[in-house]
Amino acid sequence: MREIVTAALQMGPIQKADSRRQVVDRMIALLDQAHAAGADFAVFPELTLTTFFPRWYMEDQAEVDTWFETQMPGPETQPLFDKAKDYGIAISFGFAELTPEGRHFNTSIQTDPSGEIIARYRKVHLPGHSEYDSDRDFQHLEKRYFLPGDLGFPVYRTLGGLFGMCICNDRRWPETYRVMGLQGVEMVTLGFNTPSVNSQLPDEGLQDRLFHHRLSCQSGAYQNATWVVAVAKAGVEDGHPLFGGSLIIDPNGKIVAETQTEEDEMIIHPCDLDACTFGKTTIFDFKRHRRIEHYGLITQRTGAEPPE
Ligand code: CDT
Repeated sequence: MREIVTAALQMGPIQKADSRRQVVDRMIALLDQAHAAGADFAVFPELTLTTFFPRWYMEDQAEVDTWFETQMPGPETQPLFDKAKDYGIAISFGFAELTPEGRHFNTSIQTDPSGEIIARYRKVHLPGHSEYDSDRDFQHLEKRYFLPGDLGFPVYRTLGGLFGMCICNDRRWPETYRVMGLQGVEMVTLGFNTPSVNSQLPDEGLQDRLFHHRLSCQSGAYQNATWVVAVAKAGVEDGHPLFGGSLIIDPNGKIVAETQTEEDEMIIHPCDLDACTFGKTTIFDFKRHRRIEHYGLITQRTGAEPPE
């Protein structure tokens, strides 16, 4: 048994006016709960430190840059790293990264229990658009503010197992999980900010949106025999609702824990990484069963091209 007691630490809404310090205080309060419950590993959402700013159209790059971190840890986030180190809890969270060369990414990092950053992931699948779209009820400008990630989907050894990350929209793409599955991943963590309403399809109900979220994460887990931990930033941010539904999913694709609110909320589960072995050595034993001679289109073609 390789049991990692894993806490998904959902965050409630963060308003435009909220400071990093206020957010970090809330993250530490959740980490206190995770420690009291015996957590080894705690996972926070995408862009944890700020409101989901890509819903706002900005033209002034100096204003855009105020939402980004140039240092990690920096002065405002250091107390979180210190607390995690005190508790011996590995953490993962997302933030907007501005590199020394001036590149902008939607990023997640993971630390080890001593508080060292041991892995970094930059979001590959950026949804939305890059120019103001007057046909939408609200904007989703990730393509304007971020570059596509340049690190692929790395899998790394920590906590006695094989871990990987993705971010929000990445969870809807089977390629995301499979590239990590092909590196033997045993736990995929991801944070998300998903609007409760579809800005281009207002009649789509919340239950349909939650269904697609669960379907994506559960199939990724099952088809790659891996744990998946998906963590929301939820609730109404500056008038715009984001759904909750943070999930811990076992390697059979079953949900073992799910949040019930759209507020700061912890769910926790003892995740046995050895539970991945059965799927990885039977129905999803890739080495025995995959037929890569038929998969060439996956990397040769981006968009669908129907036959003549
Ligand atoms: N943050 C993020 O990637 N959200 C997207 C919203 C898609 S609608 C443009 C998601 O896939 O949940």
